[in-house]
Amino acid sequence: TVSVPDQFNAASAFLDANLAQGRGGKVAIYYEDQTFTYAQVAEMANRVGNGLLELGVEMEQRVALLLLDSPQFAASFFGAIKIGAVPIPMNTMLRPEDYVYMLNDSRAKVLLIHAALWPPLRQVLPQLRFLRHVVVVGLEAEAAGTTLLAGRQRVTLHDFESWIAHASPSLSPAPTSKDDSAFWLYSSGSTGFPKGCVHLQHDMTFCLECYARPVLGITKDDITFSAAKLFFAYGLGNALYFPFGVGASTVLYPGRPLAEDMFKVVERYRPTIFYGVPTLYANMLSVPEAEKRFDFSSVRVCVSAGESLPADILRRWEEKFKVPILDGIGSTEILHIFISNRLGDIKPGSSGKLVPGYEAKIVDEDGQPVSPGEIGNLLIRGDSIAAYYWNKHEKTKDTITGHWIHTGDKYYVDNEGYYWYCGRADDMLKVSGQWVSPVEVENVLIEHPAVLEAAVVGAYDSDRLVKPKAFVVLKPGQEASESLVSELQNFVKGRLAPFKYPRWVVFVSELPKTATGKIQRFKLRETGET
Ligand code: 3SK
Repeated sequence: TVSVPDQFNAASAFLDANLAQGRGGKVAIYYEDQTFTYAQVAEMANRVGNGLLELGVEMEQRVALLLLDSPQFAASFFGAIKIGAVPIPMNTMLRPEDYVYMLNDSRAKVLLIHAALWPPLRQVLPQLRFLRHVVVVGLEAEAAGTTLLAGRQRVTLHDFESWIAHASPSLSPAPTSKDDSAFWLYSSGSTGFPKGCVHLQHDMTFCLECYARPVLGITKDDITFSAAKLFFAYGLGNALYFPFGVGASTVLYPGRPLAEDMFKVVERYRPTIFYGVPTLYANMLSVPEAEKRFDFSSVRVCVSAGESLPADILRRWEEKFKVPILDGIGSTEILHIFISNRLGDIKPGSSGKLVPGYEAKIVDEDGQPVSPGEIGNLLIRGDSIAAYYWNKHEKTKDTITGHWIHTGDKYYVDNEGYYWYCGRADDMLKVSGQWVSPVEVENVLIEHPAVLEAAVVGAYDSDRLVKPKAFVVLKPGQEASESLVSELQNFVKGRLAPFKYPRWVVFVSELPKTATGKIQRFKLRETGET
């Protein structure tokens, strides 16, 4: 078991503890051409905390973060936690209407945002009912102090740099308990709005002690680099609280994780732990002669999560780059990885074995345990599970029962204790490590003037990775054609995050439906590979 004192502040434990342990002068963050020591990050976090207090933020109040991977992200996340406020890192790739939902649902009064992400958000300000202050990293000097209208209230703009420059560099941690809210992460579902997973002060410690230390063997001598961004539960552990929890260094990269660039980042900063998702590993394998052109030798272990890593990608990767990939499965609700392969114990194609500290059961539709080798619904128990979904009492009760959480994943465990992923219990798809709701893509497709009906399912690409595939019924008089396929794909790309677009579009005369008119997606899945 992992013991955490009753009075516990995660910012003190993960950031300030490094100063107390004599690591103030050590590089905490490599960022572009700059390095930031633990003392510098801790000071920036203190200034953010004080800045938030000056804006009237109190304990338990939410602070929204729409930040690229950067020192400002680290300082804002821990600065908010240090005063007992609750940061909410938000996915930087969403649509303005998604932010309207999250900002109103969370009632955050303050939003910290990078300048590049501000213009689309500015457009939806009139719909924001609770926001009062926007602190922009990289705001043009003359815009600071401007007030704009949001809902019926005024919102004041601040420039991050001058805001923190005016705030005190010293701050005592708020007297939070280990069971206070520390941060939220929004998790998407197949229908309806995203759900705010309320994570507590002790959750990150549990993931560090159960997964990162024993499974990755992370120590202060490591340098981490995560292609998965900090706003994901996966990236947040990978590149922030795991390295900070042991006094290691992290490389923060604000750009898009494109395959070739990942090699360049690795060559430049020489990380020892690299975290990616299967689609990225497949793309990196396709970079011509990467093993000859780039030096990947600093990396001692690669990690994959987000979706199941096909055995073939793992084998090809190990052959080319001579370094293992540890595949594992985690969830936003459980915060990080709870089943994983181990160094020296990898079963290609499986998610690995249970991470000690977590318990698992695989049950049938009546909740009865199934035998090894039989597929069932995976439930997990462990002390990093979110306390509840904010404002979603029924959904919380459906998902978390007592100590156990329903992961929504179908699994079987073999006789040796390896877990094998068999798909989702609902229709959700994991594409490039991110959730895609088929309903969301269908709703966009049917907005196109040529489309009568649409159904979206997951299909395997040539790397055996799941991508969205659309079945489309056209309106009378509309002609199926290759150019219409591209038009529909671009139509989706223009309205949703681009990774959600259907890689294949199949025109059909009708969709399979139940007697009550529900689309039977499982029948479309059965139509096989593309
Ligand atoms: O998707 C995953 O496998 C995952 C892993 C770690 C943390 C969070 C998630 C969603």
